[in-house]
Amino acid sequence: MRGHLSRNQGLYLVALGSNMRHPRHGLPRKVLRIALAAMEDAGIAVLAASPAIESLPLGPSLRRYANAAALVRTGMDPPALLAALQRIERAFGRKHRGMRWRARVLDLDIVLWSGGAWRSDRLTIPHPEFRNRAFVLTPANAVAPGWRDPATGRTIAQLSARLTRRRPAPR
Ligand code: A4P
Ligand code: MG
Repeated sequence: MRGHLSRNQGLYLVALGSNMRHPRHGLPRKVLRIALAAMEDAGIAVLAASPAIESLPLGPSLRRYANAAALVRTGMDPPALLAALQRIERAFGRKHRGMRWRARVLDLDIVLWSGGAWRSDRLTIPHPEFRNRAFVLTPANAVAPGWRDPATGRTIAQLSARLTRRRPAPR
């Protein structure tokens, strides 16, 4: 996919996660659906959204997650998109920023950008952990299987297969 895109077309792959119900919107799965609508309202065009999957928590949280991925288009540059996503997280009641990995109503991470890599104090693209996380790669594979990770040259489909395929039986 990367080869067909110029730097300023602004395609992004966004990972969505929730493991707490919202007092009004309800269960995590529903929170993710409403978060997609909130992204549209913020000027972020959702081109494709994966089904939500359920996953066990990575890290100390005890609650199961709903995770999804969205392919989006926006004129925002990466810092502007991060700020817009964080505004949406806050609108969903996300507090305690900085307390890593606690239960959260909504987490929105930027996984990939059509412009390639971005690195600053507050933002790293590609997301440093996405290659190791089935709860990111499985939904991502539903919306952007051919997108190549600029760091490894592997597509989402390849990264996902690598992570989820069973190990060969011992001989
Ligand atoms: N930041 C840097 N790069 C990015 C990026 N590419 N996208 C900075 C978004 N943010 C980025 O994030 C902390 C800071 O990361 C932000 O202020 C931003 O400047 P945060 O959302 O405030 O905190 P967090 O999400 O608790 O931390 P972090 O490190 O993003 O946690 P993770 O790695 O996202 O892990 N288990 C399952 N099954 N499913 C999940 O979705 N998620 C987490 C959170 C843990 N376990 C999970 C899941
Ligand atoms: Mg996050």
